Amino acid sequence: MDPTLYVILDRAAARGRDLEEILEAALAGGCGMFQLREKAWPSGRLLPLAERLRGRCRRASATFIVNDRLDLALAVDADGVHLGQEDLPPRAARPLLRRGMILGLSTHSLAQARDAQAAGADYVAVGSMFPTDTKPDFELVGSDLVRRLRPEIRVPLVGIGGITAANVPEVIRAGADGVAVISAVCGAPDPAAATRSLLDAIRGARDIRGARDLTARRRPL
Ligand code: 3NM
Repeated sequence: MDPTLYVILDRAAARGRDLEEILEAALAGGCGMFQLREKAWPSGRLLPLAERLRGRCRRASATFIVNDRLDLALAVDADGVHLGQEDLPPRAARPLLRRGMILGLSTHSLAQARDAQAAGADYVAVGSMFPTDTKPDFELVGSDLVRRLRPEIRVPLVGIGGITAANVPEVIRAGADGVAVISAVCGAPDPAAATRSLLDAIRGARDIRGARDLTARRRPL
């Protein structure tokens, strides 16, 4: 799993465009981790698309996660499942997963993120970093929550919510291992170019963070 850039494939955000085409473009742009998020279609209707996306990710050696629906994640042999605060809690979900499956959790506070790590999450998503139209009931926590969590979260910490190539450096500089985006890729006129811009911005911010951390660690003579 490489959560540097985690593209969430969401039909509603794609506004009629084909999720398989968006996946293809994001792969071409260098993304290695994907999630299928579908809030409207029932699982039976979603299954054939989930199978195709899953197959394409496998051929590309990209990680494929299913949002919310543990049954669908198991049915398509996804690499993992992503659950929110109102889905099955990790203690109930984990025993149902196959060995080695990734369990990702959405969190919106210090306490939720701590609990997610303690419950064995393989990565912790924190949001919302910025205002977003994609999730109407978002809770704005900002990159400050990433900064506060960073010292105690040992699993990958992923910022989410309203992230663009322009504001992603703030999230990375706060200490996030990566970011998850929906509209910045699914809603972009050119999803491959959007993926490249995000990755460039993330890598640039990591370089600056690395240099800053080295300076901070240097002892005065
Ligand atoms: N979860 P976009 S924000 C799915 O705060 C989701 O946990 C969030 O979409 C959270 O990149 C969000 O288009 C929406 O803003 C992310």
